[in-house]
Amino acid sequence: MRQVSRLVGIAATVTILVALMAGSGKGAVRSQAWQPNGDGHAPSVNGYALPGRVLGHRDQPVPVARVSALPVSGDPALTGPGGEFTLYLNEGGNYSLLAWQPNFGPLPPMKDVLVPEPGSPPTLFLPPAGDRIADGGLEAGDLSAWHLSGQTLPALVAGSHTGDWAVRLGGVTSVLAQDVDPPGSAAAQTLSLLYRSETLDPADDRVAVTLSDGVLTATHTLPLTESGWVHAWWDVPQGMGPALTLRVEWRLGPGAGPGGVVLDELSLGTAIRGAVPAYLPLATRSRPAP
Ligand SMILES: [Ca+2]
Repeated sequence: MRQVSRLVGIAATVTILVALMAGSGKGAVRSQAWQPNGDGHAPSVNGYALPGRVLGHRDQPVPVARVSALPVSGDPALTGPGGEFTLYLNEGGNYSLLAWQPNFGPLPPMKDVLVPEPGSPPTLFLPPAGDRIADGGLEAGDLSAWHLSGQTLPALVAGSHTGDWAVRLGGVTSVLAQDVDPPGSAAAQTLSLLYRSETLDPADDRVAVTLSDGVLTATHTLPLTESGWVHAWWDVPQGMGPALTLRVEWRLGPGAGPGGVVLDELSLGTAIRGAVPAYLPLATRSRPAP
């Protein structure tokens, strides 16, 4: 029996998609306006494409994370195997980006993302589920969860990586510390943070991140030569803990000018391994000849 397919007539709308790489819009894609259909309805058009990445607190790609923009302007996106995403937005403007994946903890929105994006594509770092650090995102509006000390006390500042607030350490000495409760499981733990250097003398100034259980101590020094937000993470040494004290200390170098460091998204939690792409063999099937 032979089937005959029928082509149903649809009022054709000629659409021309024009990709423009605007000088200030790296990766931006614009389209020419659609012509209305026969019923006068004009379909919506995604005028801009915003690429980015979602990584975990160990810098590993997070696939199948949901990424959306506020104000709503287009559909949410899902990340691919490499944590990459592309948000298609109807209009350019100033957006907040939200990323969510059920195996990770909540992340405040990344604010003031300009579209077209004049800088590098945004990267969001999801914190671990069951994050052990209290107010690691500095979003409580005060620093009551932290112990503050030094000649200049750490202070909340705007210009965060995500959310409304970050914390700045500066002056001659400035210390941010917290006693961290034991974890809920014996799984390996990872310490993670975002930092932005404001130092004028990166060779002399020093930021030391220390974890200690009272017996064992692990200290890491943050390189201050890079500009912009930098992600740093370290696996907690085996045998350390379970209760820990986290301490971040800023110390101005001798003869250096004024400077400081801004911190955000401090987290300590289970070191979830990222996904590894798997390539399955392609199986073909052929019908035997009659
Ligand atoms: Ca924050």
